[in-house]
Amino acid sequence: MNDRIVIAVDLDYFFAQCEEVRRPEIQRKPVVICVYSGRTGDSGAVSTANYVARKKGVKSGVPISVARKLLEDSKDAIFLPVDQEYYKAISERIMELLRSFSYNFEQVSIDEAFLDLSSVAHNDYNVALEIASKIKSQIMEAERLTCSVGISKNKLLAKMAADSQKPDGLTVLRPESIADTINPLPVGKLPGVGTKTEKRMEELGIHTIGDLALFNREILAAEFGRNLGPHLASLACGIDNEPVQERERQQLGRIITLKHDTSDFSFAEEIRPLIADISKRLRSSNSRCKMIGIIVITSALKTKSRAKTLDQPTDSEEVIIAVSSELFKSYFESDQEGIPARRVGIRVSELVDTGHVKSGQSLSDYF
Ligand code: TTP
Ligand code: MG
Ligand code: MG
Repeated sequence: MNDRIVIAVDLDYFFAQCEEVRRPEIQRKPVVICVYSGRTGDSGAVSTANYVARKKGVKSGVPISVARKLLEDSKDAIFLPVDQEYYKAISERIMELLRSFSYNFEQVSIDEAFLDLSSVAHNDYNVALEIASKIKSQIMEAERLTCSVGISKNKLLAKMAADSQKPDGLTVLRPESIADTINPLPVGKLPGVGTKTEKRMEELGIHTIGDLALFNREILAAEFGRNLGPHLASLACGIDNEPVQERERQQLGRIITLKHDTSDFSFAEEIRPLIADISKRLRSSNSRCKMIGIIVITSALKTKSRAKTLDQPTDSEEVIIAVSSELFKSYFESDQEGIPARRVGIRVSELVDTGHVKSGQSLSDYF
């Protein structure tokens, strides 16, 4: 298999950082985001905390009451309830931005994604580094958020690289330094080794990732299962062939940067290839969309979107052109607040499976 270059992006203390963005005055204070479970004051758990609070030991999963104790001496500590809607809207905009960097994209959680840059970076880590810096600065410009990025030859190692320096990290793990870098790490640092597994491994004398890589496979299979045991050992050797690919796409979209900022719908020609591509991808995955949307990123880097639900699901290029043109025209007539558009995109969503009968074809075409 040819060497790949994979980038992992994970936003730093995501929910807490989102709160800091809308309330800059809390930035240097300990910030704790809480999932309150009941009516009584402090029952529930910490969702996440900013790095000021983490210095005092507060982290995801600890009871809120414990977090209050840990921050007893910090009179300025801020406790806030989770606001999923707000974080999700920010996450969607960032994922859309990341998608525009590469065809091979996979979102793995609300604040985390992989990009396979092999075809763009041609095995050149310096190109990947440039793209990674661009990703970081665009997320900062657009949303005022920091993230940590890892670059390596597969998802496992890219993720480990991203986790190794937080917050605001940019870490490259080149093929020649993989073993030297990961072998000395505690085995619990290997994604897939949870607290329970780690404890059992310690009992078997496996302390580091390097120990696991060299450990007897038969014993591992007996201890952790015929599949999981050897799987963990190959992860410890830095092997991971999982492709970067979007899981069960709920939507398809593309964004481009316009040749010139504009305040009217003068870019119909520029977006034609995007629409052709989306329509082609719908057809090749036997899907049609029930919703067509547009995205506009203004020169002030605000993201706006509009969408229309169709009466009939479609995969037709003409329909997507007609609906998106209408949405763009109405956006520029009413909504633009005088700020020109810099990047524009099309997103189709609410995908339905069409089986094997394609648009424009009747069953008689098959016989
Ligand atoms: P993470 O990326 O695991 O953590 P984080 O972004 O808060 O911090 P880091 O800088 O270490 O990446 O999770 C993303 C979000 O998911 C997090 O901000 C809140 C939520 N979350 C929970 O609600 N509960 C949890 O136990 C974890 C781990 C995360
Ligand atoms: Mg994170
Ligand atoms: Mg994460």
